[in-house]
Amino acid sequence: MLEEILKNFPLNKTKDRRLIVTPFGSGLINRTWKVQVKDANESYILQNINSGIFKNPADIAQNIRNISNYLQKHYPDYLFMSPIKTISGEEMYNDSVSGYYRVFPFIQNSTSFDTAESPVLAREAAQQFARFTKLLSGFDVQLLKITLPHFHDLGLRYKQFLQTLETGNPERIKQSQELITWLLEQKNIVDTYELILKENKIKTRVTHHDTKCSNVLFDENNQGLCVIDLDTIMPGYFISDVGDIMRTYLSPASEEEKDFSKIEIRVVYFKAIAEGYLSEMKDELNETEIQYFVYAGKFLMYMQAIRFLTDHLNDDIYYGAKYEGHNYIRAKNQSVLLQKYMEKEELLNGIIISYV
Ligand code: ADP
Ligand code: GN1
Ligand code: MG
Repeated sequence: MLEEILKNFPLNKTKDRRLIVTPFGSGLINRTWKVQVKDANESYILQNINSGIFKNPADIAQNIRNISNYLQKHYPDYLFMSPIKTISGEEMYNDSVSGYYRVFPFIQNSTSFDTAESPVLAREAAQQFARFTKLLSGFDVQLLKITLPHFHDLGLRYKQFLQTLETGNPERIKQSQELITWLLEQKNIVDTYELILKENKIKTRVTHHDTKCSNVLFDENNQGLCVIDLDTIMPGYFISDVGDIMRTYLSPASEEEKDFSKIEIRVVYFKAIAEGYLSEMKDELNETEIQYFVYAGKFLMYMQAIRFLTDHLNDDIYYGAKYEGHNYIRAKNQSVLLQKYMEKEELLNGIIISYV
């Protein structure tokens, strides 16, 4: 089937070369494969966009095209991943049964890491995301299409969580009571978000919104090459990107870990992230924004915890589940991460003050 899809892309110019297609990556939303041309030093990334979630994939393609044009004009040396056009000149191929597919050139000799394995790597990845936003500071952010409305709108996520406590699976709500109560007690994180919006001192910028380490490509010397996974690039706030960096790099245990005693906030990683991000963005961020640097971590950890729990209470309709209670475990994991992060909040704020 994928072979048929791939025929729509100008990949294999020599007819009799076979394509080897293998599932790739660890994303929860789209499906990704690596496509190797047998006996040739040529590979691609094939992706099937989840159209249940991204209602208008053409908007994603338009954002990537707009940003690519801007970067090519102003920073021609910057490596930016644009899709390869189909034989008929489109950015995606629309299969009537399984939806939209796109193909990117596979950057040879590049690596990505599922987890930030060292502070140096964390620093480099954070710097890559910061550089991306900084280089696009002259780009008119309002030109970007909203590919996922209210994606990081914590106020709305909280309302959806409350709603689900009324309408969700009653059995699961009962079993999750302790976690629900704890999360409701952390409502001040939502209040701070609402205050940030009200104050209007935090700038709307080109924001990646999915800054996990696996969304950065590195070269053989572990130098960052570029950011990838560009579907959620939208107007947004820096707290989304910094927050997701904190959420996914600070702990040696990922959101999938069931043994919560392995969750830990590594202060050396925090320093590395702050150094990497601020090395690019320090002069872009205003004083109020810097004050919310540590808050960014709480914002994202809390949002992810309530998103996972909401999904659990809604019978896993968004993230899916590989085992019974998977999203409950993820939600609990993120709550433990948040709790451990808040225990170090004062220390972390002190570190930021020393950098600016
Ligand atoms: P998702 O996270 O939604 O599965 P990504 O776009 O992040 O999708 O791709 C999954 C993985 O594939 C990445 O983490 C990276 O390892 C690899 N990858 C993606 N695009 C490229 C590329 N152009 N060159 C090399 N590797 C890539
Ligand atoms: C999803 O597709 P992936 O795995 O990169 C989700 C993110 C969550 C993440 C949690 C569109 O990202 O917001 O942080 O799972 N993306 C979408 O692992 O919902
Ligand atoms: Mg990814």
